[in-house]
Amino acid sequence: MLRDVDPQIADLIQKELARQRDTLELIASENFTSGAVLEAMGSVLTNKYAEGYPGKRYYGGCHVVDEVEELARQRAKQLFSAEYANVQPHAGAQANMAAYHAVIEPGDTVLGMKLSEGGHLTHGSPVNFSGQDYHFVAYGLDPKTERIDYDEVRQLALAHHPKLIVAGASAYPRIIDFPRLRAIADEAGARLMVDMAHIAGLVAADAHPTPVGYADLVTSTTHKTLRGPRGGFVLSTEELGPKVDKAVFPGLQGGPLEHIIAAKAVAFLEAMQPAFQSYQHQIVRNAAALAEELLSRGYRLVSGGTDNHLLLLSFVDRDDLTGKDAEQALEQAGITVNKNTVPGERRSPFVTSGVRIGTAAATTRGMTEVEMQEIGGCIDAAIRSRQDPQRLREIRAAVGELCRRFPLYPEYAD
Ligand code: DSN
Repeated sequence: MLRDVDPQIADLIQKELARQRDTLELIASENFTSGAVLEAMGSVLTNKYAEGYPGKRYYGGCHVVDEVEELARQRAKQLFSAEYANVQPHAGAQANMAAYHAVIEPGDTVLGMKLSEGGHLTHGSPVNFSGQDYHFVAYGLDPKTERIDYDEVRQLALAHHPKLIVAGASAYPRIIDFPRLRAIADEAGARLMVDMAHIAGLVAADAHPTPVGYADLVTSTTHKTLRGPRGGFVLSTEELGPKVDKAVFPGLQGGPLEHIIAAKAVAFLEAMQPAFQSYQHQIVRNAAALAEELLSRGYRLVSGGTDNHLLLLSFVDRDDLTGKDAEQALEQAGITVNKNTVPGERRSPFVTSGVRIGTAAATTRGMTEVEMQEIGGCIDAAIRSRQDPQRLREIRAAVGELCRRFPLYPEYAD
């Protein structure tokens, strides 16, 4: 139907499918959803207005979407052993905003991880609402270990008396110590919020310790390691649940996207299956294998390696190579990554001295440690040959061949 009505958009979707199939996706925050998730997203549920919550809506005709949303809430709670779930946030930023609105007031002091050392825009960046509406104090990494400096978090918490400590990261390759952060929050009389967007899939499969039970509020997206539709959700204690609900609607959003909520429910169900557990553990093994391959080829990794789904190549010691150079060379070789700031950064965020690499999407295609060795070789070759277009074309061909060995969405036509 789409092709008849709008051939231009139909062509662009087909082009994007071809791009996803023929290139190697190593952006740490991306993944490929199942066909079942895509089907729920593209359903008639998009037609329904349902402001409010199941059983308490401001529109008639909500009995079906009530069941959809209730299933999504129950599955989110079951998957993460949480007391309360709100599945309406349109994205991670809205989930974080709702969590803030539930427990703090404008001007309150909050501790959050520095964006330049792995934190997220919504954890207090001055160009984001979080840094503008609240008084964020930033903690960072220990310069020697390049791991979270928990002693610094404690000192800052005791010195600044924050109402809230925010943990979680978008570029941090190590396990986060939630019990330790809880102890610091208790000592400082603060609440603890964990944004687990990057590691939600790992947490669901016990491939990373859970923040649930330690944090008062846990926020997340559904589309990264969790492999669901693009969207967000908030988990909380029973006590904070009604405050979160009020913050999401009517506080921040209008009508919930019930088609996306249905797709979240599908993703939560998929994440309860044994195959998902194996998948998440394979993501971690793949990241470790890729890290090992790159280390053996002389690259420097932030913190020396990885415990999760991502690694950060650091070029801070090199004058001849930037994150931007590496990202561009890799793109020409058919490998998609993003440049990223790294500890000790001395370049602008548009240039950077690092590259962030994640293994969730490649693992969805079925790739394992063997392919990670091959990919490490391609990454190294592309970076070394960044000024050699002919060699980059040869690497591109090898990457294309690798991708064809692991077909993506074979059920969809070319
Ligand atoms: N943009 C996401 C990421 O790449 O980590 C975070 O919002």
